[in-house]
Amino acid sequence: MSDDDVQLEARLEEQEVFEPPESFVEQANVADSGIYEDFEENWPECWENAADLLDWEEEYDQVLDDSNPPFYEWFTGGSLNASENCIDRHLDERGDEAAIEWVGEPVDEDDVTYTYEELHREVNEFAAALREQGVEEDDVVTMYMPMIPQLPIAMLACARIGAPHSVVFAGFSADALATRMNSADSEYLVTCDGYYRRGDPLDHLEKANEGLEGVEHDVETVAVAERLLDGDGFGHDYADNQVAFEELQREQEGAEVDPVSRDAEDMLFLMYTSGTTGEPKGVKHTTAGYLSYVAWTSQAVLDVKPDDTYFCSADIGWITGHSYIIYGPLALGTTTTMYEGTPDYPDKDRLWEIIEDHDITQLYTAPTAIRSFMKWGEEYPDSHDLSSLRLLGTVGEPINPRAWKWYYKHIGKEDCPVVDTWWQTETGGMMLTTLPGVGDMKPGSAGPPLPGVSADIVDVSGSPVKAGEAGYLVVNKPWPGMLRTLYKNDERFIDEYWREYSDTDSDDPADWVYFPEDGAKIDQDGYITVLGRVDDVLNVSGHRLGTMEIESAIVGVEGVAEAAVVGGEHDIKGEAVYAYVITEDGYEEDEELRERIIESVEDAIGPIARPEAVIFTPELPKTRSGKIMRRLLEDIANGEELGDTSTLRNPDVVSDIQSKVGGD
Ligand code: 6R9
Repeated sequence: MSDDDVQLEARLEEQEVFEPPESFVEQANVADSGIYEDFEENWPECWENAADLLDWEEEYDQVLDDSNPPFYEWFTGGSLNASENCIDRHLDERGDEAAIEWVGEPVDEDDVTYTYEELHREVNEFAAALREQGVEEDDVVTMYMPMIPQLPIAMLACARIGAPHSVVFAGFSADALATRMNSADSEYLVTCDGYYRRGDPLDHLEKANEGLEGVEHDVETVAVAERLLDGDGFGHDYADNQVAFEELQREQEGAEVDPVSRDAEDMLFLMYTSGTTGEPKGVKHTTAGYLSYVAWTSQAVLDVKPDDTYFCSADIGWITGHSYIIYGPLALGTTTTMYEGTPDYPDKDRLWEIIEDHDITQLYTAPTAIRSFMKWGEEYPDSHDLSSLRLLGTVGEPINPRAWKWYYKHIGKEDCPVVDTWWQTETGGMMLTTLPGVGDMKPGSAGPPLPGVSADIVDVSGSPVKAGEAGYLVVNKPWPGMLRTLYKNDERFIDEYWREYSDTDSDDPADWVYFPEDGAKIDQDGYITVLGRVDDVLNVSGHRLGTMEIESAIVGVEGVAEAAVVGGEHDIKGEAVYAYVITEDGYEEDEELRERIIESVEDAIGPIARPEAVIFTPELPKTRSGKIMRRLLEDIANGEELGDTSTLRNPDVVSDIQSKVGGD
C-alpha cells in the first residue's frame, strides 16, 4: 500500500459519519429532507405518493382502512393489475428497452435480454397456457425454480390472471416443497429440468419429483422449463401431468390475455418464511399495497430511474428478489439484471465483470457476500471499471462497519452512497434506511425509519429505551407493504407479530404495535442499529432458518434422542448452525451418525441449513423448569465466557460440553 492508501485507510477507520456524495445528491430522486415532515403531517395520505406510481383501473376511495386492526387495508375500493403495471404500461415508451437482462452461468456464451415487448409476449403466452391448464383466479401456483428467466415470466403470468404465486427457493429440499404445496393447497407447479452451478448441470426435476410424492392432493399440471443444454439432461420421463414450459408457450403463440382486474387487497403472492415453531409461515402480500410500496422504495431508496441498469444479486426465491429484482424495478420501467450463478465462478471477479459489461448503475447485495469479497481481496474489483455505479445497497443482516467501509471504498470508490436497508419478508419492502440523497450514513447502523414509517426501540414492558440502550424494535403504525395475515391463519398472525406489545382487545389502531422479533438500539439522532433476531430464528448468510425446523430434522434421525440448535458466530455467514445432540442408548457418537444428521438436515431444509458443527453431549444444559438454556449453548459455541450457571439443574454438563467444542 502507498502512503496515501495507508492514510486513507486510517481516516476511514476513524470516520463514523459519511455525507451523501454531492454528485449523487444533485441527481437523486429524493433530495429534500422536508419529506420526513411532509409524510408525518399528512399520514396516512402521504402514501398516495406510492399509489401514484401505479396505474389504476379503478381509483381507490380510501388510503387506509384501519377499522379492524391489525387487519389493515390499503387503497380500498381501487383495482389494478400487477403484470399490467410491470409490463404493459411501459410498452409505448419503452417497448424496445431491456426489461430483464439475464446473465447465465457461462456455459453457453449467451446472456439473454428481454425487452418489455418480448417480456410481454412471453408472459402473455404463459398466462394463456396457465388458463388452458385450468388455473383460475385465486388458485395458488407454486414455483420451484432457480434464477432462470422462466421464473419471473411465470410470476408475472400468474399476476396477470390473478393467480397468487408461491415461490419456493430452489435450494430448499424436496420436503420443503411438499410442505409448502400442502399448506397452500396448490395444485400447480412450475419447475425446471435442472440448472448450472459452477459449470456443472444439477438435476432439479428429480428433487421436484421427490417433493411431489409428498403432496397430499392431486397436482393438475407440472410445467417444466428446460434450462439444460442438449447432452446435459438427466433423461427423466415426464409423467402424464408434466409438460415442457416451452411447449405450453408454443401452443399459445401470439396469445394475448387481458390483465385481470384485481381488487387492491387481493392477494398477489404468498411467501413462506421461517418462524419460531417448526411450521413455516405463509406470508400474504396484496396487490396494491405491496406493489406501490416496493415501487416507492425502489425509487426513493435505490434511486431507480427508467434508464438505469439495476442489479440486485439476491435470489428471487427470497423476498428481496421478489421486491427488488422483479416487482419494484419493473413497476418503474427500468432494466433489472438477473444473475443465475455464484459470485466466484468462473472467478472471484464475476460480479465486477457483470457490472463492467452491463454498465450497472446500482448494486444491491448482502453483507455475507461483501465479507467474502473482502476476504478474496480488492484486486478482483480493482481489475474492473466500476465507474457506472451510482449507488450501493445491502440487506439481510447487520453489516459490520469494516465491511461497510470496504464496500464504500473498494466498490463505490467513495463516490456512491451505501444504503443499509432493514426489512423482512413480512414488511414487503424496506423500513429502516437512510435516504441516499438526504441522510448522512453511519456504518453499522441502518438509519432512521423511512418517511411515513414509525418505529421505536422499547423494553419488555413496551416503554421506549434511552438512546444507546438495547431493546426491541417495534413498528407503531401500519404501512402499505405490510403482510395482511398468515395464510389461512389469522390467529397465528396475531400471536406472532402483535400480541407481545398490543392491547389485542382494543379496536383502536393506536393500541396495536407490530413486533418484528429483532433486537435493536437507537442513537441520539434517531439512527437505529439492528442487533439481530430475538426469537429462535437464525440468520445464516442472510437466510432465515428456524431452529425448530432443524431440530425436528435431527431428532428424526435414528439414534438421536434430543437436539438443540443454536447460532454460532461465523466470519462470512454471520451465523452458522451449531447442533448439540444427545444420542439414544446403544448408539455410538461416531462419524457415521454425524453424517446421517447432516444429511437429514439437508434433506429436510436444504444445504443452506447444513450444521457447521455437530456436538455430541450426554446432556443439555437445562433450567430447573426443564427449558434448554440456549443462550449458554450459544456462548459455548462462540467460545465466550459463561455467565452465571447456578440456575441450571445440571451445571456439571457445561464444562463437559465446553471441552467437546474446544476439541471439535
Ligand atoms: C429482507 C430480508 C428478515 C430478518 C430481519 C433481520 C435481518 C434484514 C437487515 C437485517 C440488520 C439489516 N435483517 N436486513 N438485520 N440489518 N439491514 O432479509 O427478509 O429473509 O425475512 O429476513 O433479517 O433480523 O428480521 P427476511
